[in-house]
Amino acid sequence: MSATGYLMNFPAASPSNIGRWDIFCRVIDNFGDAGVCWRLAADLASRGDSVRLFIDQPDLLVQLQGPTPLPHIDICPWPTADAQFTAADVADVVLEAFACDPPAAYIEAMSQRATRPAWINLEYLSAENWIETHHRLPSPHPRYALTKHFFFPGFTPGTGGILREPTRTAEIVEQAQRQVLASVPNAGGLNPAESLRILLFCYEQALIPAWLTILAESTSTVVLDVTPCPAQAQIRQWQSEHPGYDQPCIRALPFVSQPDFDHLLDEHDLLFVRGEDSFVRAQLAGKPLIWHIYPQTDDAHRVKLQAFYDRYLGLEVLTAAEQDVYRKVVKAWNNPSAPGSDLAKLWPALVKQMPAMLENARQWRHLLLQQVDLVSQLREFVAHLVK
Ligand code: TRH
Repeated sequence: MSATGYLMNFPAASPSNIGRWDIFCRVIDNFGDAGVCWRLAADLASRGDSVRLFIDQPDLLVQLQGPTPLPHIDICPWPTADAQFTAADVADVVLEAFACDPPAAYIEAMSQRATRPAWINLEYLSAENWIETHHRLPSPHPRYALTKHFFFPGFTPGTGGILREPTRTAEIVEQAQRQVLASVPNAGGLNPAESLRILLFCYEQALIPAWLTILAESTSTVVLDVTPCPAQAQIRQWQSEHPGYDQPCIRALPFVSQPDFDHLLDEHDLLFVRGEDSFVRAQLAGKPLIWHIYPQTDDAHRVKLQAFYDRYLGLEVLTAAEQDVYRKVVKAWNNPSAPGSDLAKLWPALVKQMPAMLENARQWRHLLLQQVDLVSQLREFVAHLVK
């Protein structure tokens, strides 16, 4: 597609907002890169900004967005190697997700724009302390008179916050959850109040067979809803090998849109999530979560995992013994071969302390809802840069 093609698709900027945003997204794998960028684009658009989202796998967005296309968002395939750009093609704000590098021709066009665009590199979310000292740091371009700024999502006031639509307030969330609970169909004759409803979204997980056997032998009713992820195949295999068990009540879910995925989180009691976006949404659902963190080759993810649970459990809603159980289950889920990963021993204790874990999750969400959300912070930051 030529630059002219992009221009023709560009919605007019509204005077009451920052104007035009170009978001660049390359999909490394799975849904997280697209999921974060889509949520960001949708949030900006809901505030009246015009967004073009350049993405190398636009088909993923078809799955993530709901049935009604959002106004103010223009989805564009990643520019081809020979795509040309002029200064007029460049938006007021250029945001690259996870250091994905916009095309060289686009960067050159940025440098030719009379008013330089604000250039943001949206980084990965982390609860680690060093995020605060790196957030908003400038990085001058080696060749052009352009400065890129790092923007770090995080959980503390010195960070960029998390993606949370402005309408998601404590009152609205709690009211919506009450409605959801009232309307949950009585799955297979189960009383939702007496059963544990688990939502599972994970990577390849060696613990699945052992965990299913633990759930099967549980005295209380367990509903296990499994989203499209590697666990679905593992669970089918386990079911074929254990035909006699009527517990847990397992349902393999289809892939749903992002708004429906958020509803799923609201509907369940215990959330197994992964990556970055589902992890954040589980926190906003205010439910206990077991985070299957995206594994990194240098094991950096282990530090990141601990940093999060240190903050999350630092609220001290749970006793030291309860925290210990929680941490051990999370550790086992992320590293099944680690010492102390005996899920058969840990699981009953975890289920017993669910009420305290729910209270912890609610208090954590309350803190998140006090924080200025990422898009509000981003818009304020770029408004200052484009002056
Ligand atoms: O899919 P993820 O594992 O994504 C990633 C990527 O692997 C990425 O490379 C990595 O950098 C990042 O994690 C940390 O997990 P995540 O982030 O939770 O993204 C899943 C998205 O898919 C999220 O936006 C929710 C959405 N989703 C739906 O909309 N419907 C569904 O049915 C399911 C299962 C997910």
